Amino acid sequence: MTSVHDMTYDLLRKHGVTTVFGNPGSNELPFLNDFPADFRYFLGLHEGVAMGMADGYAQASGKPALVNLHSAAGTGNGMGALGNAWNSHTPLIVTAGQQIRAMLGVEAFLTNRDSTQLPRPLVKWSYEPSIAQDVPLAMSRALHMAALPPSGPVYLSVPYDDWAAEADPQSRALLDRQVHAVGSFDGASLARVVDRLNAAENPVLVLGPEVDAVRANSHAVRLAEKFRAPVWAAPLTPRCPFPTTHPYFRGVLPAAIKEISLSLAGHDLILVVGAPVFRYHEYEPGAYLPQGAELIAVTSDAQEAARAPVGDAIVGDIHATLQALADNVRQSNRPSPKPQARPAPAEIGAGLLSPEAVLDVVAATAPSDAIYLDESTSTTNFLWRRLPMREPGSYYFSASGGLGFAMPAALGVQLAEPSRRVIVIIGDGSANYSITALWTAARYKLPVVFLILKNGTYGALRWFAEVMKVKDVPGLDVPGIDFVSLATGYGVKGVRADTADELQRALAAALGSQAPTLIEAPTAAEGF
Ligand code: TZD
Ligand code: CA
Repeated sequence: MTSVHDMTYDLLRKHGVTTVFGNPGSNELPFLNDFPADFRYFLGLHEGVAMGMADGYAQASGKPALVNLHSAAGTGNGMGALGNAWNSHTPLIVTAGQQIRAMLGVEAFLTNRDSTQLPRPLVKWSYEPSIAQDVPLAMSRALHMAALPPSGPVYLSVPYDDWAAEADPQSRALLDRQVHAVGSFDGASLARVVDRLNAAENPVLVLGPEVDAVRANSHAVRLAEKFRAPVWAAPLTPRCPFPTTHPYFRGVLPAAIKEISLSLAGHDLILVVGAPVFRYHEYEPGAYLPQGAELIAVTSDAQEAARAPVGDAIVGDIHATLQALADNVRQSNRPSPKPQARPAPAEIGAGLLSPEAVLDVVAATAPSDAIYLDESTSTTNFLWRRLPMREPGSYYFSASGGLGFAMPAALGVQLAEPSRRVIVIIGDGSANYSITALWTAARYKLPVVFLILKNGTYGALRWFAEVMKVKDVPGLDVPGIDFVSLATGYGVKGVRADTADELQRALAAALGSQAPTLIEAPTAAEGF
């Protein structure tokens, strides 16, 4: 006989999903029983870490990742991370162990009550099989649901006695099933869009995370160059869709209605690819679009398309669509967009380093294909201007704004991209949410560099307090944290760097090492 356990592992193996991220409890032990030698398990000491790692791994590899959490408590701890995964369309299969079926009715200790409700609305699909024999089918469905566009997280709760049950032999048919989404232009609709693009006099491109997720970056460059259009990254983009060193690159759009209009003023056509229209944050009311501009958005997500307040939208495969547009748009003879001035090198005085000075050291020291995980909330704009990001998959940021993403996600990214160096640029506030990721980095020898900008405060919230005109707000400072000691306690080498020279040396040493390093750089809290 084949057990539900073995059938499910066969299925996962067939899908290439042999890496499991998790934090176990008693309900999960039967799933982990006889863990096959060709599978890998990465332990996170908090569910936010297990989820964040899986998110980074899935995003960087482009393939679904499996997370195994403990019942309701574990799921609850993972919810912030689930919000990030939802907003970045990360294909995650989040599984949770349920109590034994015989004791669900009495709601025994560790029962996940109404299990399928708990992760909603941050999953595409949520399920608990009614009988053990449905577990392989449910897992098959979860794998396909997570990956099909728009990709995203799904949730599967499995009573722990199901794993030892006998599988339905017919489940074997699931192993070879393939489910493909296709979806590109038919000839007539392609021609209509291309005509609109060709007719534009002063177009602009706005590119979002999906372009990087499907690795259509080079088609984006080709389109921009044929189209001779300047390129913005979409507001709050969690990935970098276009080389920031390209002369057409303009930066990241601000995340406010009015500011976006001002930034795009003068353009008659705005083509948005792979991003919602738009992701706003601070409330500055105004016109959604500049005077006289029309907008066309291309997205894989029907919900994103439907909820946009302006413009037309095309729902389809981003890679195929971008390629078709780049192939078919006419080579423009407009003057090329002028390159933007690079920022002047940051001044280095006698006092604390500025965040700009820290970023200049990183830019000068890191390899050109380095991957950056950004969770330094008040310095993100500086980062985009000062760190060159040329290669696809060079940048990750928490897509829903839930802190605690960058440290664990970096570990997952490093697993998926073992030949590239992964650098986390993180604030001293943000670094606390998933600090136990340091233990996981040490335990599995993942040579990530954690660079902590220590300004002693929740800088972004100080800025926001001014924008929102509130004062005397408690709880905005985080003094007295010794990250070097924390790193040492978790088994990671910790170094403090007070000057640009010390930082350069520490970073070069960290990048030359095959072990993780944490660098604490005290920085000035500017402008708050
Ligand atoms: N909790 C969670 C899980 N996510 C959040 N986004 C916040 C709280 C609120 N928050 C922000 O949105 S930014 C921020 C907080 C607490 C400050 C982060 O401080 P930092 O970076 O030290 O990491 P800066 O550069 O000093 O802003
Ligand atoms: Ca800070």
